[in-house]
Amino acid sequence: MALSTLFYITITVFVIAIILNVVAIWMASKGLTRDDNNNFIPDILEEKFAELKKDVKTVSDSVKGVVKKLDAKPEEASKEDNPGLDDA
Ligand SMILES: [Ca+2]
Repeated sequence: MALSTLFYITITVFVIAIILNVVAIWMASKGLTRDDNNNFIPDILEEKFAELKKDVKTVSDSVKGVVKKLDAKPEEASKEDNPGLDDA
């Protein structure tokens, strides 16, 4: 998978997450969702966002690994499989 594709997927995930957050915060402020700690962020969204952050970090670490390989040996790295990216 090309790095630019990963970049666009990451940006898209963040944009969707931001939109969901804005909608969820609005719903929390209207009292439509559970918000036990009263920070206007629905508790279910706080949990989901923590999971998403973990996933993004996994992808980000994979990309960093590939970039490091490309910096070290451009010809070899481009021929290698990058198993870290398939896991993401
Ligand atoms: Ca909350």
